[in-house]
Amino acid sequence: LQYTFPEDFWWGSATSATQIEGAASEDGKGLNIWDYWYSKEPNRFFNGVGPETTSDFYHTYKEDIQRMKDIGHNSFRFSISWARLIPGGEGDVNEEAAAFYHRVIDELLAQDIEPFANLFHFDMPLEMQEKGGWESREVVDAYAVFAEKCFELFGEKVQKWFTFNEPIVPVEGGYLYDFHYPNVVDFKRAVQVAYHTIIAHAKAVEVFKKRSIPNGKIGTILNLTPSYPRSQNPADLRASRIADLFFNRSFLDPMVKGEFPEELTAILREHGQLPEMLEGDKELVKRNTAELLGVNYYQPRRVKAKEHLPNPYGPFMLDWYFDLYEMPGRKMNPYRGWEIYEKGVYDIMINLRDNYGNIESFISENGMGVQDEERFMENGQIQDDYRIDFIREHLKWLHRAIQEGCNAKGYHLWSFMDNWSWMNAYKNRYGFFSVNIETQERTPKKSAGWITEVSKNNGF
Ligand code: BGP
Repeated sequence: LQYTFPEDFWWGSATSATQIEGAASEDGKGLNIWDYWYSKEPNRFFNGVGPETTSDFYHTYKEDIQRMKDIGHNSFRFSISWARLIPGGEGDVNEEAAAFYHRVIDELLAQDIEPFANLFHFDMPLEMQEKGGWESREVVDAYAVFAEKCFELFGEKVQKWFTFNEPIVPVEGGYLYDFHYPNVVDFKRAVQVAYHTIIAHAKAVEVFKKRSIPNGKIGTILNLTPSYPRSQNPADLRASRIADLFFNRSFLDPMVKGEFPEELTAILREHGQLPEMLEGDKELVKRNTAELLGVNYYQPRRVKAKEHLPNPYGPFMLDWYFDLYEMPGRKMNPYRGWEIYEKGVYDIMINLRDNYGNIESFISENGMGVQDEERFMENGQIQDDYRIDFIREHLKWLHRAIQEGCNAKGYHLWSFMDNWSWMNAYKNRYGFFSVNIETQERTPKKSAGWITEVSKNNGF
């Protein structure tokens, strides 16, 4: 073996409730913003397929967990749907929902697969959104109660917990760029949402620590997009640094270091965009940092200095400070259109090692979305050699980071099986298993065979 990973390396994959469970109106589940939005505006989305059925994991979890075992998983991330567990977001636990998550967790444990439980993956209960969503402090408190319920119900079985998946995405999608409900475009409100998410994280961590779950660890999952300047000239460097502040350090610093980056605070203050803060918040954030960090990495951000000055009378927006550009010669995923830059994994890990106390971390998502993947079907199997290359090249850089002292503990692919996605349903396929959405039949792709060997050998 040329690349051997540390003992007990976490091999697995990631999913989220809304994207795989289906059964969106079964057994007393409440509505979340996705159920609601799809029913209201089906034409807005690719082929109008909503989250009603998705990959039917609610009913197929047992066989799916067997498949995880078959391909060598020793860990698996899922999320607990707030609207399923506590319909409406506040009040009594839905016993059927609790029983479902117990069954999933028990099955994972029976197969020796460590459950990684995430508490929020873009799926705000509708009633909580109607109260203002993350703009409302009341919703932050309701989330902390939900988190506590989850620790109480499942804490004896689950040791690894995550407060959020990609908390910046609801900010960008819901409050800046109009690709998530509630479709607000307002920088100041976006800042409030981001701020409250950080407070919610800190409150959940605080509650978690009070319970002291044996061997329990709580962390969060961030999508980190390393920022690369076009050149070393000062204007490009500054633009890149500010993009990094907005997109990465905005959450990384408070959630991992317990501090808000001063330069970012100064920019917000200068433009009158600071959020409302309560007394004691700073200390709350300071004492409740993540103990474990999941890194979702898909693509880098290529940044250059602004070419045209923004309209100073227009509303303040992120892009007052930088432009993005397409780097000539970059490698692209031809089947979906995102840049592929494997070394990004290494750069992220080195940054965590040097600037974030070498926090225990892992790649919690990385993956290659492919449109019309059936075209690669041969002899009844999708021959996804491109995905094997993709994973292998990222793993090589992760391996190198570990060799150089980074505290990286695992690699999870997005995703275990093809799943439903927020804006484009089943257009981009990501799984080790393909899913026939008419019959719900699962078929291992070529990459499933490859990862089985890699996980078994703990390397390649
Ligand atoms: C991440 C999300 C996932 C997943 C993935 C793929 O940002 O955490 O939920 O969907 O991206 O992106 P997409 O589904 O848009 O192709």
